[in-house]
Amino acid sequence: GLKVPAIVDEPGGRVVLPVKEGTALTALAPTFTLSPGATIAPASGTARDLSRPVTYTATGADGKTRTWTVEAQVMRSPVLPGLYADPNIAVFGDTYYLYPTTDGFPGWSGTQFHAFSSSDLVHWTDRGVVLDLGPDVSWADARAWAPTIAARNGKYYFYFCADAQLGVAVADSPAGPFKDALGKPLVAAGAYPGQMIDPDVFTDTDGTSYLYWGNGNAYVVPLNPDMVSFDPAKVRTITPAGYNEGSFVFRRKGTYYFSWSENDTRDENYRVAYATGPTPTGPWTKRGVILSKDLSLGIKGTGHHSVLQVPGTDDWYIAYHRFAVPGGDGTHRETTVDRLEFADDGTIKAVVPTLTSVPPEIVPDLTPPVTHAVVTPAAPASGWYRGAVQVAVTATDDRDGAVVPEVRVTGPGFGADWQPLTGPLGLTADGEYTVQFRATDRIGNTAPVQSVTVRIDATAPVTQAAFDAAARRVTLTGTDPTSGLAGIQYSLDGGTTWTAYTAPVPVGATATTVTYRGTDRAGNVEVANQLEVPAAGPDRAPVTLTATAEPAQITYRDAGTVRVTVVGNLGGATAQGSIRVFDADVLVGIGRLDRKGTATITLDRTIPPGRRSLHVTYSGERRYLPAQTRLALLVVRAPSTTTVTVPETTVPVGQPVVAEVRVTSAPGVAVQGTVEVRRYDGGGGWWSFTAQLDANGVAHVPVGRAERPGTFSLRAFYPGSDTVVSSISGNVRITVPTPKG
Ligand code: FUB
Repeated sequence: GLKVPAIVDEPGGRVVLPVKEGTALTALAPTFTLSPGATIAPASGTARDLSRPVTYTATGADGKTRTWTVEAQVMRSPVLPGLYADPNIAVFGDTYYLYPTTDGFPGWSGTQFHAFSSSDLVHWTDRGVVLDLGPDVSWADARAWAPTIAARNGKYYFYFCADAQLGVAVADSPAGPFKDALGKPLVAAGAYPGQMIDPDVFTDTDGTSYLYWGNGNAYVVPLNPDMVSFDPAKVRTITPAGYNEGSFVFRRKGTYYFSWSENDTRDENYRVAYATGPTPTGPWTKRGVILSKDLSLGIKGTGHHSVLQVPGTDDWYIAYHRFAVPGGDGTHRETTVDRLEFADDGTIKAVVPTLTSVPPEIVPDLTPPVTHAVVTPAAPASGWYRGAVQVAVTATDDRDGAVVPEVRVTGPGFGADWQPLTGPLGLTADGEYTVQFRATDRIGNTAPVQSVTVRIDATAPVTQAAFDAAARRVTLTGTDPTSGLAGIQYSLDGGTTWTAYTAPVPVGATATTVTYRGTDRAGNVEVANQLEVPAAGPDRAPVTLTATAEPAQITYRDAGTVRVTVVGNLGGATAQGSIRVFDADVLVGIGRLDRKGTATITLDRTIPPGRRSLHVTYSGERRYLPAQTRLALLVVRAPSTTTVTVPETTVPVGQPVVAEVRVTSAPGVAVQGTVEVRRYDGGGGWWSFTAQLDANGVAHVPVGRAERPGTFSLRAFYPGSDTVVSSISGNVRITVPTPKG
């Protein structure tokens, strides 16, 4: 698993094995080649835990001994593959960027700049050549060195060295490609003493950007708001003692930090020092060296750095180059990243240069989960579903994997709180729903709220017919409270062809049967109604209409009935015709009178809970007038049963526990809403956890970890919904044994 050969620190008696990521440090078996007659203990080739230094004793043929420590380290550095120097690190949004010099050429004669991006400071993606001096810059062709970047007003300004002059290029993206902004240097060779190299731009909280640069001398000048010009009269020299090149300025807690490289980049003593000051231009007080070589790890020439603050945190990192490990020098350098830490007094602690670089898990995560919703079935062309719909929401995080999303649903039967959702959401009742969804990863990055809209209309429209006896015309009207009425059709005297209704229908002098029905925008077609229009002649007789609900109380989703009797006063002529029963505007029952003038009508199971006042209409016929009456019906909510289970009732200390809550009701009754799980840890304390029930009435509710040996219990509460009553589960007791030993 070695990434580079073992690093042997002869004076320190230390051997470091720089291994590749994924190597198991705790079970390594190094082998040693020994001189004749020599021995080593532990023996060559025996497995050892090398995650910490292990002492080996070598005994020569002459009996002399020497001890060494051997340890393995995961070598994540360099963070950029290959030879790159002078790294400028930056963050834009949730992405980190590195802009280095392409190294490995005699006399630093490279010509191209690459950009690299990363979400974790560990894994970097080469975004390709973002500026190529040959084709892209007319005034210089070689020595492409040490760039830096600054953003303003949606543009990204890339400051670079070319033939020891400073240029500036601009792009719409931090990943370029950049275009030379001026067609000439921003700071030409000879403009000031020393080399015009190593630009750095710092933007202060008042919005002013400052350009720093220089080799041998350090300069600063405020940039004009266009970022590509400055007033030469404002250039100041700020060269601190020991300064060579590589200026970098940042601010923390009101203090400005100016850091730079000392010595020559070809010298293994190339290093970073810093000063602090009260303004971006000083005056500066030198504080000392913060980064230098560590020969015990083979790390040399540590310099030309830049500093990054992870947004929203006080976590800081330093990017810098060193001689490539192994065998590098001042033109064969590689880029790495380590932590930069501050003491309580604001001074910078000495940076520990490492081979490991930073493990991804310690870098604050800037990336929120990615959320996705799938609505089943696919949306109908009308935009209205005519039955139940499921919305499945998934969330995946780059670090945490699958994350439980949260939903907030507005629509019939839902509260407006955010709730975790562990299965597909079921939407059943007529109406318009907005399902908002989001997800939050462990560190607290929340995905932007997205939403889907679902519109359900599973109920047909209701139409009515009115006969104008004087004009002998029938007017048809209709309503559909959900998707709206799309149209009405009719046929006369049992004809099989439907005609679209557009205006009152003339019926002539003869008795006529008008059959009619409505269709709504969702495509629901009403069961056809009939109006018996009498022949022109004497008026029709009134009837007595009586209707009773049997039983007078039903449970939601049970089928109730209505008994209807229509009594006419024309001796011997029993009333005929149709009966319709409405709950508000919704048709909930339909039937025809039998020969005795009675009908038993089975009601729809969808009548919602509550005290309903049903409207019963008799259509009338050629001898009898239409009539209507009302009756009371009590619909009570359906019962529910709540159960809570856990995969194991005995769990070790530290194990997370997820309760499965299941709420059931009568057949055909959808259980909707949220559930609460209470965790009782004994001693009277309890914690509450809620989640959204999925389409099957199930929720998986994380209730924390088994914190300490003992027992705790869980109980689930379903608060009920418009259609289902509340219920409480039994207790589930969980045992947490005392760990052995
Ligand atoms: O990479 C070329 C030059 O070497 C840089 O401009 C200096 O800072 C030094 O690192």
